[in-house]
Amino acid sequence: MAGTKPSYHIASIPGDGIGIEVVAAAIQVVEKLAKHLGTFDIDFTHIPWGTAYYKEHGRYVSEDALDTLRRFDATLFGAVGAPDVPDHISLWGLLLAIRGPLQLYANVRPVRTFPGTKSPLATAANGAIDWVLVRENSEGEYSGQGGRSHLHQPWETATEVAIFTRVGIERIMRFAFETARSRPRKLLTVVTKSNSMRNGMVLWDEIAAEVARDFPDVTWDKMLVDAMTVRMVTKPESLDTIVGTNLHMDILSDLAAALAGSIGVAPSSNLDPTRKNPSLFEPVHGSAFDITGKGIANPVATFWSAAEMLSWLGEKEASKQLMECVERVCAAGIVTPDLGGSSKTQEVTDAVIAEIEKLPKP
Ligand code: GGG
Repeated sequence: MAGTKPSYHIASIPGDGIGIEVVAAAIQVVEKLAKHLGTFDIDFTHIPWGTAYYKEHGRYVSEDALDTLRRFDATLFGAVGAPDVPDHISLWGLLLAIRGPLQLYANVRPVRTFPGTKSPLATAANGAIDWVLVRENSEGEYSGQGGRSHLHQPWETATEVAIFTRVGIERIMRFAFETARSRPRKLLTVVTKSNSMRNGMVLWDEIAAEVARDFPDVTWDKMLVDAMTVRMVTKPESLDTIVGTNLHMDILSDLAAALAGSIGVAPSSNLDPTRKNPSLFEPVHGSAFDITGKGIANPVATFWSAAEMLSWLGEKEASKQLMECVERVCAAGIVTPDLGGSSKTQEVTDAVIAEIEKLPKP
């Protein structure tokens, strides 16, 4: 109906550790933004999946988890991981039980030096770090294939099989070329390890060359993952959009966030570009039990993830305004201890809310 405000229903899964604190902060901020602008409605439904749920129910998510999430427009996720549960149980129980089955195959991780953060690199002056890392998010080293045998023998054996499919590679490659094309520099670097990994990684190289033919306006090159770590440090200005496998980009995106200044501000989007399933947005950081409950978790990565969520839902102007508010707060030095400040999570949140209140009403 003409004139009807869009209304978004969001599943919120705070998960574990500081995930609970930063998601609560982001909900306050997004609700305030929606109320202040008045151009869209948004509501959050709390879903209690995580380690506490696991201890009570013996599983990290409910049996109908995928159908539950499909009832929402998007998911805002916090973090998973607890000191008293093996990491592979918690990660596969929660996050990986969603990403692959919902085919959220494109994990997008923008990285840039943010107001209030400082790159440790002498090479990163003048905004040299402004990258988008695209992580294949549904297969590869995270396919879950493998096994253990010969238990307790000296020759105890474990296999971890990486699976790369033409469909999986081609769709992430197209997504990465499109992402590169949408950015001013139209520059893509494809990361593999096709010297030693002579099957799957060679297929990546071949498909990159095939897909590139459909994007003549995008300049692209290839890097081996080991050499890529050196280039990220020594020539950050030579990079823009970067695509690679699930594991390679998991590692490189942590490096990228640290090089830009802090993992505490790094966001990520787990997208189903076909939009058949709702996408999931989360900070790159984990549950950080060392600071859980101290009220000092940096909420900025989750604010930025929430802004990416708004943009994905179609609220591009609201997303931009939210980021401007967050940047003003960080530039004013209202930042948590990981960025060298002394503000608490709630103080940063309150400061962003105060900035939102100053925004002109549309
Ligand atoms: N908010 C992100 C999070 O909780 N990550 C936990 C983790 O260990 N992730 C590993 C991965 O994404 O591969």
